[in-house]
Amino acid sequence: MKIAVTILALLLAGNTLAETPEPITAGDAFMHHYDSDKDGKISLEEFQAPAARQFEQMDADADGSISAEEATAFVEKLRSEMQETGKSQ
Ligand SMILES: [Ca+2]
Repeated sequence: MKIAVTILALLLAGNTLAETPEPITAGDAFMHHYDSDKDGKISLEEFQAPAARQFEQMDADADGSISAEEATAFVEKLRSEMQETGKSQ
């Protein structure tokens, strides 16, 4: 879910930031987010790294797989954090 949200945010940022004096494209936003070695290209490994980090966060018992219970707990945690963020703004 976070990956989908990130990609959507990048696409929306491309449109929003296009109105600034120096337009930032969706491609620029992708590079900023994914190109960790700053070589101007996104490798499969770089593209998958955020998903791997999310997998590790979701795999609470570190058994190498995500159960429905772990997925539910992760989504509930995100939902709670989003609600807390909304309250603080
Ligand atoms: Ca790269």
